[in-house]
Amino acid sequence: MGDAVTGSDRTPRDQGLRIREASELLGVPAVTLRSWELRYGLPMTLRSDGGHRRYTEAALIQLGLMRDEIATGQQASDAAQRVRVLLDELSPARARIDAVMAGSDRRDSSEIEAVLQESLDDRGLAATLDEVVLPAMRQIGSWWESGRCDVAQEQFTTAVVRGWLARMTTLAPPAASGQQVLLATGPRDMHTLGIEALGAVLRTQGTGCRVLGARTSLRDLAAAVSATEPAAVVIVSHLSTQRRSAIESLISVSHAECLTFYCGNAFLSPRSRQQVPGVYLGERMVEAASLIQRAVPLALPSYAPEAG
Ligand code: B12
Repeated sequence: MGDAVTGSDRTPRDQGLRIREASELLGVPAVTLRSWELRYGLPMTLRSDGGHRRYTEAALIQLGLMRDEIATGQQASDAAQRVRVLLDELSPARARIDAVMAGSDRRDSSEIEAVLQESLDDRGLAATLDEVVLPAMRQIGSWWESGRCDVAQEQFTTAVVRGWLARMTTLAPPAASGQQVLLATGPRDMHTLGIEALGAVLRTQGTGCRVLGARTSLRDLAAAVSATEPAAVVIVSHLSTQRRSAIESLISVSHAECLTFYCGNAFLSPRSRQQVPGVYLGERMVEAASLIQRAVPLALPSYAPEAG
């Protein structure tokens, strides 16, 4: 790896490196760095005032991991998935993620719930989801792929997490106003955990919402929109192969008088978000919930951010 980034043309460290500097430091062509960002959203770079990419320390770490994963012979898309799991390894919440995984290994739902409760008391619901629950689910996916766990363990862990989210939602106070946010998956997507998680966050923060189930058809979506006249509709899709159908869901509600939002792995790369109607919610529950609440202010007259 070259260390040719020297001399007076170097960008000050706190502003991040330029793409040429990052490329030289990592030994990865600039065109490849651009393509990783466009295709896999990895990393989301900062932009200078002139619109040029700037690579922070954290971005360089992600890119170094990506380069090393690809060097092991993986396809770039698989390497990008793996990098997300590796980044979770560096998380300050690692001990809690490990405790959830240990509970999953022992098939002990109370052990998992105790860890989630501790994190909830300490960090609040949205942060617990971003820092512990979603990384643990990614880890389960990675364990399953590598044969470290079987499908029964994956299903057990998913069921415990979904049960816990359902309880959070049921115990939430009544909504602060009659306005609803509708949360749905794409018509061919069975991954409901993302909408259940966001639904729990919105409900505990006082926003009324309805979570439609897996594989929400265009027909069910239209029926729910006409029955509830929501202030906003959120479509989450995990499967990149089914992105088109998720976009059709968004298009189908675009005539209604409501805001549209979308997110999920199918929309992770900036390229996949081109010409999609609606606002992209990003990767984290904390920001997604606050984006919705800022856009739908009437739904939350008494909103106060969670602790943590
Ligand atoms: C649990 C699970 C299932 C469960 C879902 C149960 C349920 N009710 O949700 C079941 C068993 C049904 C399932 C089925 C399948 N699954 Co699955 N599944 C998973 C697993 C292990 C966890 C999913 C999850 O909830 N993750 C937590 C999410 C929220 O985190 P994330 O995916 O990293 O999401 C990030 C962003 O996209 C974004 N995000 C995602 N959702 C949301 C939502 C909101 C509101 C916000 C703000 C952000 C956000 O934030 C995250 C942080 O970066 C993942 C592994 C993984 N890496 O996640 C695979 C995974 C999603 N599944 C996958 C696949 C391929 C399948 C199957 C096709 C398997 C098969 N051969 O049958 C089927 C598809 C069925 C269908 N038609 O949908 C792939 C998807 C690959 C892809 N991108 O296309 C994954 C990634 C596993 C893998 N590495 O191959 N699955």
